[in-house]
Amino acid sequence: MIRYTDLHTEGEPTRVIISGFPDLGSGSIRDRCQRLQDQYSQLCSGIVREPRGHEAMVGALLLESEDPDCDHGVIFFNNVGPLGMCGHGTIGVVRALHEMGRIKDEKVTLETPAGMVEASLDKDGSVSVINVESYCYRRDVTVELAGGQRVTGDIAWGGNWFFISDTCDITLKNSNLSRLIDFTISIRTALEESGITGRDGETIDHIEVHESLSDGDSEEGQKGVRCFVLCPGMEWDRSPCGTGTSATVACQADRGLLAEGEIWLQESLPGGRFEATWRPGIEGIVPTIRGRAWMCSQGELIFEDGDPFRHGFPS
Ligand code: PYC
Repeated sequence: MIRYTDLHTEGEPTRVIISGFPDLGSGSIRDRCQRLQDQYSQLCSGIVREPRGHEAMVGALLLESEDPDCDHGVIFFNNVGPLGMCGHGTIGVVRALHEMGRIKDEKVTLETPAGMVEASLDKDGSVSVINVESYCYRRDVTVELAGGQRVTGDIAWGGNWFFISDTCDITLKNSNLSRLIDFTISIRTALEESGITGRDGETIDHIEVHESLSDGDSEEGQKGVRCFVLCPGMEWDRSPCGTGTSATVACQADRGLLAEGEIWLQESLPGGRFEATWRPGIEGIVPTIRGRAWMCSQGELIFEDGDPFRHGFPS
């Protein structure tokens, strides 16, 4: 039996696995993540996908870290496999650790496959995450979609790989959800077919599209965007996406459009918001993302022998 706590961060669910997951042995979190992918992908799928979870859910396996600089380790996974980092998931994990009394002095360091992140609990209940170093890899890359439409965007790293463009006139509203999904899937497909990748040939598996914050939605002069993010398993992020916000901030900083310490607001389709700032890193920037997570439920997952859907619904 697998014990879990479910939370949502600005609408996007995280299932934190507290105990009961098979032992992944020792080593770095990146090495243990590889073992999870090689040996336990069906179990991960059963944990997050229907009928026990749902396609947009992200699992967060809590582990002990062997790095003396880290308090805990965590591996994130979604409906199709592990994620390098997950911003909304980290906010959920920090809130869950806090509820378990496992955070000292309101601060915690976590080892993730993408590197170490630091987080703190703010007095108002929000969580600030200092993410891994993020950077704009290529600016103004044009890709041609199947129907001939050309879309230009930036390729950036924020703990995962992103292609970031504007929405090409699809307004970010619920009634356009299926158009947004189709549009971003067609960008993802075109990137793959054109061989456009992140650094070292890494797959760009998150597609993020933006529109400006409409007047009245933010204080005058506030910089930011409304966004829609397609995740690797073709589900969309209900939150403003922490790694996507980091990648966006890296691009804004790269273009000289956002100053160090200046607040960036990123809003999701359902209206959840993250605030972000940055400071200089070695090659790129170090972003801080701030948002809130809410506890939803706690329990045990049961995987009975003979259950035809113990590994989740087939793709
Ligand atoms: O918040 O970084 C994030 C994220 C990645 C995928 C889903 N959420």
